[in-house]
Amino acid sequence: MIIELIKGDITEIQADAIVNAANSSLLGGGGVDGAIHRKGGNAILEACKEIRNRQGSCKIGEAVITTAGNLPAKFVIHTVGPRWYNNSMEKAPLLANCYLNTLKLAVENNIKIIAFPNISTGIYHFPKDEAADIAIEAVRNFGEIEKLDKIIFVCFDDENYNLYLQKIK
Ligand code: AR6
Repeated sequence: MIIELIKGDITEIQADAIVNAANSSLLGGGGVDGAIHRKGGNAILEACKEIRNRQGSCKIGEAVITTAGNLPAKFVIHTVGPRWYNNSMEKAPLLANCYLNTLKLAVENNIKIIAFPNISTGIYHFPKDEAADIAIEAVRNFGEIEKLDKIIFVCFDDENYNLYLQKIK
């Protein structure tokens, strides 16, 4: 299993699955969620609506899988990160759950290559340094890691990219 670091736009990544930092409604939003829905097209929103009809909203830390529509990836796994308020490090396990539940769903769907954005570190304001530690540790602690070929961390901004660069090497 390889861990790769890329600086760029996750919607351009040709992986088995890319991960979306969604919200509980699953109906889209700004940030990476907006980019994925915009470029992936309506098929993603329709699939999200079907999931909502079946199970209701997606709770923080949980994950659901849909088509990737027009994107180069095959699937999108949507997960809902915690929103940071003042000093809410108690939310760390919820952020770890995003990574763990996404990886679990990936294995269940025979996904070998998966790309993650830096969940919760944009509009949800989770501190980037702590979020990177949580993400890397969750991936390392995932019990079925050998079932995947590659995990790609896709960083959009320089700050996240430099943090991951330091922590991964
Ligand atoms: N590719 C990769 N990473 C990106 C891209 C992109 N195209 N665009 C932004 N990022 P955010 P959150 C990075 O705000 O903090 C939405 O409205 C960005 O630099 O997308 O989990 C949802 O609907 C940051 O590092 O997600 C929710 O309501 C990271 O992606 C809410 O935002 C996450 O930033 C979720 O907030």
